[in-house]
Amino acid sequence: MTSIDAAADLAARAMAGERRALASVLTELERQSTLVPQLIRALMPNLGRATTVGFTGPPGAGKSTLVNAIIAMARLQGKRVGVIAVDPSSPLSGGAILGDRVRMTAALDDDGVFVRSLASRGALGGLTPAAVRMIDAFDAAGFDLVLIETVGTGQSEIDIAGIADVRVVLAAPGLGDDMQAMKAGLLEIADIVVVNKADRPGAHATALQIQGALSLRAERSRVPVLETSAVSGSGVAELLAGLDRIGAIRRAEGIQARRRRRALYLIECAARDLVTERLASLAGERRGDLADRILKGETTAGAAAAKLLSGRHDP
Ligand SMILES: Nc1nc2c(ncn2[C@@H]2O[C@H](COP(=O)(O)OP(=O)(O)O)[C@@H](O)[C@H]2O)c(=O)[nH]1
Ligand SMILES: [Mg+2]
Repeated sequence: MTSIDAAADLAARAMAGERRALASVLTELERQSTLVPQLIRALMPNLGRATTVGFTGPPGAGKSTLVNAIIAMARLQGKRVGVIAVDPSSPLSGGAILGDRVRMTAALDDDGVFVRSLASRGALGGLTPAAVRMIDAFDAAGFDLVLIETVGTGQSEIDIAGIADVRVVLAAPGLGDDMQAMKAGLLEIADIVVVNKADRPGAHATALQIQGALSLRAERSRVPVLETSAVSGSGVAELLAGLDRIGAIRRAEGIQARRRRRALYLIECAARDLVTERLASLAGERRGDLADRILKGETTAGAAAAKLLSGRHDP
């Protein structure tokens, strides 16, 4: 078989519901293998069904637990759910734990659920772009919801938010850094804010605090703040309804517009990698020379950077 046949065959089997084939497609996409362009072409006719949802928020807020509760609720409604757990820290934290939770609910025997953890460092070009590449595979394989769980509150969380159809930001009472993380920009990107652990004291006060912060921004004032308990399931149906409502609005934009945004993001990631690589490969001596010239007022940092990246080695 040629690689084109192999890619088409793999994609066809994934789209027909074969779980091992889907797992292989995801691995090819994660590794950014040479099969990726053929896979994308083979998956394309089946795209447009899925709503992608990004979950961000501080560690411990309950993202994994809430994702699991959403899976259970969505399955009752007959929806098929794919999960991408992005966890750059450790295979023993978020991603793997989420896998365990889902296993505990026996969802792994369920064809309507597929969980993929990105806990390894094997992903070329970073974990976030790897997750973004995987969205099409879940979509073409017939999943209605693709839930992406990120870890922490760093740049990659903001990045995921830029490409998900619906952005959910989680908070929970008793996490001291919550409001700080919120102020650091997470609230700006939220379509829905969830205060989880509503079964704990202080949840409602946290929700009011966040509502207050949101109301300071006129354009964000209509962002709903929901209270959920991922352990008891309270509020999860309302959250799922919110995902459906906002997802429908975003899907109306059309699949190509949304895929294009993802492709632009992937180019940006690849460009950043190239710049980093280029800088690393440049001799420290040359950078030292340029630094000296900045000190003498002979050039600017901007001009020096442009010169380094252009590869010109004139003095
Ligand atoms: N009381 C309570 N505990 C929760 C709730 N959701 C999650 N937890 C607990 O909070 C801890 C962190 O949850 P996890 O889902 O791993 O958080 P993540 O780091 O955001 O993915 C775990 O011990 C969960 O059992 C909730 O709604 N209520
Ligand atoms: Mg987690």
